[in-house]
Amino acid sequence: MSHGPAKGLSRWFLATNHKDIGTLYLWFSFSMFLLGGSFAMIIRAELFQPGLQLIEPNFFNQMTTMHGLIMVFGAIMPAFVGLANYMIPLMIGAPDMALPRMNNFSFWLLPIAFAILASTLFMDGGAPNFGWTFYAPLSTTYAPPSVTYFIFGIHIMGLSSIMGSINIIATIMNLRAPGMTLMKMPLFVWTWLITAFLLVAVMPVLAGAVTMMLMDIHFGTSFFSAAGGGDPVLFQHIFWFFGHPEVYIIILPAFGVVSEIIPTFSRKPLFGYASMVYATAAIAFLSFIVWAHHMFTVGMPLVGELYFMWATMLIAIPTAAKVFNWITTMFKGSITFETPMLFSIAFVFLFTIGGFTGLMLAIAPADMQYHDTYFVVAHFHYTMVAGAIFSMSAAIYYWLPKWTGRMYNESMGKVHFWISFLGFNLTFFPQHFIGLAGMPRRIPDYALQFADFNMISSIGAFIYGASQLLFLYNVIATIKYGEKTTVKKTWEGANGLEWTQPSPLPYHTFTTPPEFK
Ligand code: CU1
Repeated sequence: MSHGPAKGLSRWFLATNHKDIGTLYLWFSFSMFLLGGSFAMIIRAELFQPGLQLIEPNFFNQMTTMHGLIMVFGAIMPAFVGLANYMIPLMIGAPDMALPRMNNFSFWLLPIAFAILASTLFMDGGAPNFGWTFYAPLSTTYAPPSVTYFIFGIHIMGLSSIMGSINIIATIMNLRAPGMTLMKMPLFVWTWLITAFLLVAVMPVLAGAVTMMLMDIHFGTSFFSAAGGGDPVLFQHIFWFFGHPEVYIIILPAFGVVSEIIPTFSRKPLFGYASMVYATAAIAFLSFIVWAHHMFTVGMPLVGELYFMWATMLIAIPTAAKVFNWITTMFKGSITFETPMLFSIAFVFLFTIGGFTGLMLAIAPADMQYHDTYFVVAHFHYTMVAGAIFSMSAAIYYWLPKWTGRMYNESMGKVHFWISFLGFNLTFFPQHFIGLAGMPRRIPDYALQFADFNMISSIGAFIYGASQLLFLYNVIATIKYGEKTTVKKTWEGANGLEWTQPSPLPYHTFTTPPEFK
């Protein structure tokens, strides 16, 4: 570009710079995190006691639906796309993303998609109330009229994700600095490369699912209606063919983040780099062939149940390899416990709990009991919150000094960590027990015997929610008043040694590839 950088609002609306677009993604996703979080607070407030206190059951269903949709598609996914935008070009020595204008378009579709989705709350009949998995025929037959806007919103969001992924693949494949071979790339780049392929593969499947819903609702088809010769279970097969890889789309970049942070604060190189790459690829491959473990109760043939049970259990092997590598990286390291490291260690510990409950759920006969209970809710919040969101918190503390040139308040960061850790476990650990005791998910009222654990769960949720405001304050305070960092000194390490984040290339000395000169 020959002219200077745009100023004011047009800097953001016309942004093509990967750092500006990364910043937009991160702030957008944080605002969605607060919105989806406030829905969670409403859910937990209603569940504080048995009986109906605060909201109508239909509005409760709208809250669970919108909470899930906004957290998955609005908060977690865009947060990691933001990290990808910011960090991948820096990590591979590229001048920018490969397709900067498409990058702008990818981002600006998102506020439109989520404005449409959020506006359904104010529409006649209210927002979608059929759960974030929008199973047909519930979502095609008994849905509020706003379902059409929901479909439109999903389409736009999917378009954004696909374009973002194409950009990430194009950048990594084409713009690596000379000498940056694939097996030298930082692991975060590797996890995103694999994630981007998952996204390109499954977002169109999601688009197909919502398009078939649209046809059933408005154009007289019967894809999912048994009365017209269709099959309601077909919807679940299509949805989960997207939905299972989707959970790895969320967690693989988190694995990448943790694989950057743990070596830094252990002062050792990552143990088993190549095995990490292969394990990530293996997890991605397996994620395509296990989808019906979400459907053990629909009445599949026994061979199907057994196949999906064993295939799902296979995922434990590469995942365990990763956990082994993280722990071995820390082993005999000179570890210090700054905020990013605390969040990363908590990630490894809590995500492993989520993995183990995942194994429990993978056992088809046992899943007959667990299905649609709070045990499932506890399981996937250990992977989504302690997995994805803890690693996002770690990433922001880790890279904030690099992004802003200013150091965050370490004590406040640690307070944020410990309050989050406490609040998170108070919220979700008891949900295992009430789930095993038979409390169904997605209900605004419950039997008296679940009251104590639900109250603990709600208190934990309010604590976790409040701790995010401290996080927000810390980030803003860092940007405005944080102590200026130098390239050399970011954290003071063990034994008073000064050190900085390892980087594949020295800061500010990127080699411009020949085609950009
Ligand atoms: Cu799954």
